[in-house]
Amino acid sequence: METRTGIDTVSAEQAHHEPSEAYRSKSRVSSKADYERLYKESIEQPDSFWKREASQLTFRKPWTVTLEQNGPFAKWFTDAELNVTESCLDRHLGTDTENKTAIIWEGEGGANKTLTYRELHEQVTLFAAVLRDQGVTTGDRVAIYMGMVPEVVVAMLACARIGAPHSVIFGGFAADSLRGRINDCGAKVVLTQDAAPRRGKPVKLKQTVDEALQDAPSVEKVVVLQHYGPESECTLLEGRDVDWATAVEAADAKNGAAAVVGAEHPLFILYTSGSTGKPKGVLHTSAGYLVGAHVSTKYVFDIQEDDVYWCTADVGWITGHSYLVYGPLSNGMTCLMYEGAPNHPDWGRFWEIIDKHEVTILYTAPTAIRAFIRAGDEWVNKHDLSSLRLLGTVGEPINPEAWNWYYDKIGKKRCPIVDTWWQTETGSIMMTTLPGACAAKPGSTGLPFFGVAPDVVRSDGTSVADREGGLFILRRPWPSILRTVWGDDERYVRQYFTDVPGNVYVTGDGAHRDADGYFQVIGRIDDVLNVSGHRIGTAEVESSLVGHEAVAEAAAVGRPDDLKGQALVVFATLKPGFAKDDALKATLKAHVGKDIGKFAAPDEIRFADALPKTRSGKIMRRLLKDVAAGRDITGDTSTLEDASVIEQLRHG
Ligand code: 7RM
Repeated sequence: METRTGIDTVSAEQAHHEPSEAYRSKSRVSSKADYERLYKESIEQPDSFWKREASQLTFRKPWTVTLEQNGPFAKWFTDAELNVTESCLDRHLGTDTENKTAIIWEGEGGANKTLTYRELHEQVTLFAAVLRDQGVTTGDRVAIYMGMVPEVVVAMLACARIGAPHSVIFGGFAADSLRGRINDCGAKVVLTQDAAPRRGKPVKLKQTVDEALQDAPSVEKVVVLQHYGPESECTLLEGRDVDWATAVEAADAKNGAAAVVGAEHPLFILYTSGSTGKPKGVLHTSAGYLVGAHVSTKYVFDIQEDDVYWCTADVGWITGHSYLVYGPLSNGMTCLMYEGAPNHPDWGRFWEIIDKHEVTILYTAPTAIRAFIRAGDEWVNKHDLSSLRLLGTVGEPINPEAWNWYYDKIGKKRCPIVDTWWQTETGSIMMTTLPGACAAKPGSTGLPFFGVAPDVVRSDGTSVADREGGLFILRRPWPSILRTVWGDDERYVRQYFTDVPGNVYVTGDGAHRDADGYFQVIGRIDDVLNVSGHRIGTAEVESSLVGHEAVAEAAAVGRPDDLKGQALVVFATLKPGFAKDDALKATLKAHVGKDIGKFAAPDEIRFADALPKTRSGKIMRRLLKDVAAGRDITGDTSTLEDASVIEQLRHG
């Protein structure tokens, strides 16, 4: 395999944003030296490091073995025994946290519900009993297909409580995708709701479940939460379907006791798309995942007792698992959960929610930030955001323009930004700058989190020089590393441990490192182009384009070209007031040429009203490559938010 992984060198040094003294003085790790000392300990003395850092968590039996490694397969804290929910719930009972709000729920229509830790514990215990009543036992898989309601958190934790691995399937998936996942993991029970609101209309989840279950022989029961009401047109199938509330009423909390499991007992399976059509069932297990989510939440969000923390990710994605459920609850935090769309009823919704609930930490995605930039600052300016103290981003590289807007307009230059790099497979944050300890650089994800050993290498495994592009790898296992691909150890090894020698984890991303040891992740390896022998990171081109006043969002892809190898095609959306004309296309080509170099000037620019994105907000580059090359769309488009954008892009 060739190492076509990034631009060859990085020119200008980026801006630095040191944490303010005011921020530093209140933070957990408050200097670069403290970070370095802890990092060094995590690498050189992992036994004592993880023992101490996990000491708040509840283990029925402590571990004596920290790590057992067998080639690409790792086990952590192997001889420990626990139930993950005791760390998230039971340990808070009888402390000040018992009556603290665990979840503040904001419905799409503006309704609120709150649950204290005691109430959440009660509900989880009861629902664990419901699952047992439905015949679920330790080891059985449970599929969860729900929207953003408090009950989905109850459902996940109830599964964990009885040791039944859950597989949450994002509510935007269609019946075929849902069926594929249910069948792959052999789910015995499905938990769902009648419908979830999306911009005021019902997404009829239960109907999709009915369709999916036409060919899903493993499923015996479906438990249905009535949330939306009659418009959901939800009917229950006699013998198979069970009404959620009725089942809870019939349950006896005595049957909701926590099942004690071993450290490596499967906690959940989460499907994620790979380079082939078939999604991979990423398997996470109990102790290592819990420790990873818990410790990273504590340090990266630098949590304080009175925080109101809002992670905007859907529970159907890994960010929702680790940073809406397991990380924050195991730390006793107050978490906000929002049911609806960011632009419903208008683009002020996020800022209204922050104002209303006095949110202190906001963790969201660059794609959302760029959409807000596009919508205009007036939506932000209507609301008081002074409660915020820390901002985070995740999911894709953030271009410096979006970073700066987030920093200036949302954080008012007071709030540090943590740009967190990680994956479904890593389970928890791998790269970031700790907010009180290290300077942030816009566009750079920063430094390794504790226990993480990143490197940038050529395909022969040798490290590249500073600022040279290469494959982004992790040299040693960390507690929350995926354990395998569900039912397919061979795919696990091939996917993650084969491309680079030396038993290292290959992330699939390209990166480079600067002289300060900061890592800049360029994007997926397949997002890197080679135009006339020049290596061009699509993210670099996109960043340049969105730096132009006319461009709201841009996606660069390669198109096969006889002369150049690959030609650079850009799809762009514009800010209000700019005309989609040839003059602007010429201006933008020149702009990129000036910004990066003539070799990186796009060969073609196409304008559109929107870019094709998955429901988790990632631009569908494979689809754009097909459009750019004039090919029929290959691959799966079932996660596309709005199918009509494809036609526009073809003609744009
Ligand atoms: C958490 C999550 C993983 C892929 C990963 C990268 C990209 C995520 C960042 C990022 C640059 C970041 N899991 N990615 N975070 N790229 N900077 N801070 O997103 O499995 O859905 O995606 O997302 O390409 O490999 S994921």
